[in-house]
Amino acid sequence: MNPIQKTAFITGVTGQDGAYLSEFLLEKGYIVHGLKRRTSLFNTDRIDHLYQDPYVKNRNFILHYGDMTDSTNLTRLIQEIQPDEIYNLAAMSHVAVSFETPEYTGNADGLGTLRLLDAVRLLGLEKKTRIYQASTSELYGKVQQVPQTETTPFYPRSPYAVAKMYAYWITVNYREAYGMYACNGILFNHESPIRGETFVTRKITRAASRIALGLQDKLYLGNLDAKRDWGHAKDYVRMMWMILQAEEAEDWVIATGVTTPVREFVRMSFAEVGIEVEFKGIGVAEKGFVKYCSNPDYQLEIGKEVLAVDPQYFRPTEVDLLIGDATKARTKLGWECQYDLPALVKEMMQSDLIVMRKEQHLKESGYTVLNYFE
Ligand code: NDP
Ligand code: GDR
Repeated sequence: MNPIQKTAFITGVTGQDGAYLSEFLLEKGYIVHGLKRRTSLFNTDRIDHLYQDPYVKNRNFILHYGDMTDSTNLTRLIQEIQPDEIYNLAAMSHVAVSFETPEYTGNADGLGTLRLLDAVRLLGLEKKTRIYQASTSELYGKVQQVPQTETTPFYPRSPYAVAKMYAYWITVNYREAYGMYACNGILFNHESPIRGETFVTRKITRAASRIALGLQDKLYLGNLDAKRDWGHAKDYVRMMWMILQAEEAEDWVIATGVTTPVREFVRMSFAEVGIEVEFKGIGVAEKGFVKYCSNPDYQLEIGKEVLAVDPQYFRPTEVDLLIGDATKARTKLGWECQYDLPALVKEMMQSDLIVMRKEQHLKESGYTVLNYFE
């Protein structure tokens, strides 16, 4: 074994960021341990390719069952793994769902972070183990000042954001109280072809692909006016690693500095398949229609309604505007984004078109194709 080979422990390894980060760290020569939950169906689609062979396991990539709500499990795993770096990515990460599961979200996202930090302290690993906490631009919530930086005040607007605010401060507190190397990455929205299907970007790229191929009639969304600073998950996981390589433990904003309304993301996604969408009406009455379709393969009538607003997707309290300033990360750590929004949309659309063409093929062969609108 390489004597300087590092060991990382990733919670949330089965999620979007967990998958990209595992790939990134394995390429760097790390031994990667991941925490996965027991589920009644397989939940490792995003990381299955990291096993070289289903029978001969990748010895550098090891999965363990566990849960952020189970301290004894977390403490035992950290004791066994003795990680150099912990990336705490596990969370109930859906803002809208957190209004329905506020207590669980507080437990997993807030107290879960405390459980990890405390395990490291109780095991006497404070000087060995570096900890990355997945903080979020949702902490800024209600707009007070833009662009948002490391010093912008927080005003969380959901049970998710409040839980993440606890996690943010307990990370800072353990750093200050016990001299631990623990950092918050305050990451703005980041997306990819493997983004969860219920987040707005992936919901849009899936629907635009399905509508083009005649597999879905219409896309229903909530607030089209919300503005987000969207980056690519690959750029952001690289930064998670860079944060833990810095000399000093600090907190960092990671963002592109460009903000875009949800409506524009819709327009860009449809444009990728040659469909120009025209928006008419305001508020809940707003709709999107096909204005022009340059691809004769997609038999879409001009004037067809492809988008409507459904108030069920509105949130009790919304975050209207996020735009981050990552100057500190750029100047002190040399971080740069390799993707801009058009490149991200293109990649997501290309990937979803491939997925949906398979669905189309199944449908044409007489198999039932389920409709996922969420
Ligand atoms: P995902 O929702 O794709 O992944 C979340 C991961 O956490 C999954 O592996 C999930 O497991 C796991 N998980 C959820 N609850 C628990 C639990 N109780 N115990 C153990 N594991 C659990 O999120 P992302 O990859 O997009 O985000 C990673 C982290 O970064 C999250 O903490 C998120 O809140 C935060 N974040 C994300 C941003 C983004 O734009 N993507 C921006 C800023 C912060 P399973 O697969 O079984 O559901
Ligand atoms: P967000 O992402 O809440 O920013 O949290 P999401 O993609 O869910 O919403 C972005 C914006 O789009 C609006 N929206 C809709 N959202 C969803 N999911 N579905 C819809 O139909 C819809 N219509 C409009 C939302 O109201 C919102 O304004 C993500 C998560 O990854 C968090 O874990 C992370 O912390 C933050 O990004 C940064």
